[in-house]
Amino acid sequence: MNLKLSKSDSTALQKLIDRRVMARQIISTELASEIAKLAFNLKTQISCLIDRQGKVREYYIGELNKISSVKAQASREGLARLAQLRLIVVSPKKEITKAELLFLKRYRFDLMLFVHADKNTEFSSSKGDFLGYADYGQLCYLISDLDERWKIEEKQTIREIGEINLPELIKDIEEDLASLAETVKTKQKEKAILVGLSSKANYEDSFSELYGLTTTAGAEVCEQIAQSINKPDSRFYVGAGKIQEIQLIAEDKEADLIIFDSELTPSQKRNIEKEIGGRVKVIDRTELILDIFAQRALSEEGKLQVELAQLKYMAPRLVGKGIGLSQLGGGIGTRGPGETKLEVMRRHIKERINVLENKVKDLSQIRSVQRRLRKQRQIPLVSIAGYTNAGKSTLFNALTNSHVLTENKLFATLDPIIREIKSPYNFLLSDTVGFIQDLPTTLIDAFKATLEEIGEADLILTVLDASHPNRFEHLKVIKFIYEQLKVENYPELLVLNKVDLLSAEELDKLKSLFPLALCVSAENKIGFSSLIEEVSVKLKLNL
Ligand SMILES: Nc1nc2c(ncn2[C@@H]2O[C@H](COP(=O)(O)OP(=O)(O)OP(=O)(O)O)[C@@H](O)[C@H]2O)c(=O)[nH]1
Ligand SMILES: [Mg+2]
Repeated sequence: MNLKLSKSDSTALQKLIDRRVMARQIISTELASEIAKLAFNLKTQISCLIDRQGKVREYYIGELNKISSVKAQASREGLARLAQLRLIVVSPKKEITKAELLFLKRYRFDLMLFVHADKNTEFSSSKGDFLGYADYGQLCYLISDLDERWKIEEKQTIREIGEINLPELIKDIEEDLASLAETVKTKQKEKAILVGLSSKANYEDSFSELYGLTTTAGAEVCEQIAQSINKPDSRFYVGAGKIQEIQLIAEDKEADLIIFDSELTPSQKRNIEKEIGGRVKVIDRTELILDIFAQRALSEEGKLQVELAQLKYMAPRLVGKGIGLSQLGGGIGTRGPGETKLEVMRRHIKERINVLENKVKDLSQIRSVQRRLRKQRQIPLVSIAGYTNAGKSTLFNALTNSHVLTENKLFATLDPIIREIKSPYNFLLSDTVGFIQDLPTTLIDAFKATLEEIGEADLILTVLDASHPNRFEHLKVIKFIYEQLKVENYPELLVLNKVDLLSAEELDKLKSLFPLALCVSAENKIGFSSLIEEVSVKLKLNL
C-alpha cells in the first residue's frame, strides 16, 4: 500500500506501536479514537491484533488481505480453541465485510471488533457518547451454530464496548464453541466442492457422474463450480483468478475437499495445493475413484490391486516432496488398504510397486491355471461386463440365484465372481468390476488380473442401463475399454437392462437401433428365457 503520510500522521502512527490496553478490556476508548482519527484522516482502514495480555502485536494499514504472522487454526479438532488474539478493524467504511468475517473464522480470533471511523457522526452523537473519531463499534465472534457460524452484535458506542468484561466474554464464547467441537466430531460426512471446465466434452454428464462418485465415496457435495476456459490452465487447471475464488468458497462453505473433474498433472496438483491447501484436501477424479475402490476392496486380490493403482498414481506426485502421506489426514483420497505403507518414502514406494506387481503377476498365473482347468472341463465362460451401476450384479444374482451385493452406487462390485449355471445349458457366468469414463489407466493396469477374466470369456454379455440418459455415451466407453482389453472382436451379446423404466415408445426406438440386443429387466426377471436361449445358441456356435 502506497500511503503518503504527512509528518504528523506518521508520528501518530509511530506512537501507536507498542501500545497496551488493559487485559480485561477489548480496547481502550483512547486507543480506539486515536486509531480512528488516523484512519479517518488517511481515508484508509487500520487494523490491529491485540493479545490476551492487552499488548498490540501488529498493525495493518489498508484492506486486510493477509495475516501472515498468525497460523490459520482451523483443524476440526481445534474448533474449541481460539487464537488468543483479537482483531480490531477501524475503518471509514460503514459495514464489516464478508472477507473480514472469513478472517475471523480462518484464524479463529477471540473476537473481532469493527470500529467505524467518522467525524460527523449520527450514531454515537445521538447517544451523547461520541469520542473523537471513533463512532460506533460492532462485535463479532464465532458461535456454535453450524449454519450461522458467527454472530455480529448490534452497534454499540465505543465507551459501551470498553466496559465489556473481556475474559468473561471469551469464556462464554469458548464454552459455546466446545459444544460445536462435540457436534462436529459426530458428524462424519466430508463436504466437497466439485470443480470442472465447461469446455470439457460433455461436461455436464461428467459433472453429474463426479457428483455420483463423490456421494458414493461418502462425502456430500456443497458446491459445484464450472469455469469456461478453452483448455485447462497448465499451472492450476482452472484460471489463477478462479483458484482464489474457489479458496473463498471453500472457506465459506467449510469444505473439506476440492475435487477436480479431470486427472491433474503432478505440478497442477502441487500448485493448487500451495494456493488453497491447508485445511482442504485437493484431489482429482482419479483419486476419488481410487478411494472408492479402496473402500470397496474386500478380497486380498482386490486390495492388492487397489494399492498398486494408488501407489502408481502417487509415485510421480511425490517427486521432491518426501513427506509422509499421513500428513494429509484421513478421509477421501487418503484411504487404502496400504494406508500405513503409504507412509514410506518414494524409494520404498518403488520397491513396493515392484513387489505388488510380482504378486499381481502370480495372481494372473493362478487365474490362468484355473482357467485352463475350466477349459479342460469344457464349460464355457460367459462374462458380464458393462458400465458401473448398469445392473450387472442384479442380473448375475437373478441368473445364478446368488447374493452378490447390488447397490444403487457406483462400483458396488470389485471382486470377480464366477458361478455355474446348470440348466438348460451348462455354462459359467462371471460378474466383475464395472467401467466408467476416464477409468484411470493405473486402475486398468492394476486390475488387469481381474479384467483378464473378460478376456477369457467365450461370450461377453455387455449390460447397458437402457434407461440412463447417457446410455449411448456409456456404450462408447464400454467399446473403448474393450479395445484396451483387446476383446473388441469377441463374441458379444448386448443386453439392454432396466427396460421396466422405459416407455413403450422408447423401447421400440432402442429395439430398432439395436435389433440384435436382448431386452431385460434384471430386477423384475423379465426377458430371461430369451436371454438364456440366445446365450446357448451363441455358445454352441462358438464352441
Ligand atoms: N429399475 C430397475 N433397476 C435395476 C434393474 N437392474 C438393476 N437395477 C438397479 O440398479 C442398481 C445397480 O445395480 P447393480 O446390479 O449393483 O449394478 P452393477 O452393474 O453391478 O454395478 P457396479 O457393481 O457398481 O458396477 C441397483 O440399485 C439395482 O437395484 C432393473 O432391471 N430395473
Ligand atoms: Mg456389481
